[in-house]
Amino acid sequence: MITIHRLEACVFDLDGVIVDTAKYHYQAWKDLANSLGFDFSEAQNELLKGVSRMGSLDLILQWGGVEKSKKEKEALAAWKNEHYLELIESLGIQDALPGVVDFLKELSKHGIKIGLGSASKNAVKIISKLKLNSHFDAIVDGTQVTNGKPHPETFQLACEKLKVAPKNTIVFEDAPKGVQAALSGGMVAVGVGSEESLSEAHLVIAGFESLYLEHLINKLPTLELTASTSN
Ligand code: B16
Ligand code: MG
Repeated sequence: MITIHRLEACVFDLDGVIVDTAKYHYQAWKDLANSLGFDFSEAQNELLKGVSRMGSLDLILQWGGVEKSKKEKEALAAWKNEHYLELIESLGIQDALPGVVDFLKELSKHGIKIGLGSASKNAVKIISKLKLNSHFDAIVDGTQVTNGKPHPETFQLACEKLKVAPKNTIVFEDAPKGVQAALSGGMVAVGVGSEESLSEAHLVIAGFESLYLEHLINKLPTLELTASTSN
């Protein structure tokens, strides 16, 4: 059992937590696989969530039984990213997942620090497209870490930048690998999505719609979690 003495910060994953970009990653990878003569399923795609661009490509090529040189892989990853960026060209605040912006505002109101912990090298670009920059006190993305999720480095660095203790931090993640990263970093893990795939998390929520900080805290009964919820 983790004990949170004081809720200091919330760190959010990006794709699948703040914004609905997971479907565009899937589309871009699928188009790449199809161009190489094979396909992969939605279930396989679940395994790519939270995984770096190169890590995802390695898995996909493995599924297709295709071998490529390092140089060829770099070209394929660059193609996928260009295609992905085309797909998200018109991304805007309308693509933020329901309720998440209100939840960010509520955290700020209560003086809780907000961080981003994403595997994506496009994170800053996406946050800017959504015009959410001012909500984040610290951003950690795929350009800043050596070890991807499930390694805790992304979230540890976010806590360092926010100057908060991991045990006083809640991480919101849609990927099992991200939940594992939060748990091994000693943070509280809240899964965003289905109970089935995120069962390792301390708590799973379907989304942020009608989620209030006080309710969230009440839903973490095994944690001695106290936050100032006064205005
Ligand atoms: P990029 P997250 C992850 O973002 C995605 O879940 C994963 O599908 C993607 O491959 C990875 O970012 C790298 O993204 O190609 O944009 O650098 O969920 O950790 O915010
Ligand atoms: Mg994600």
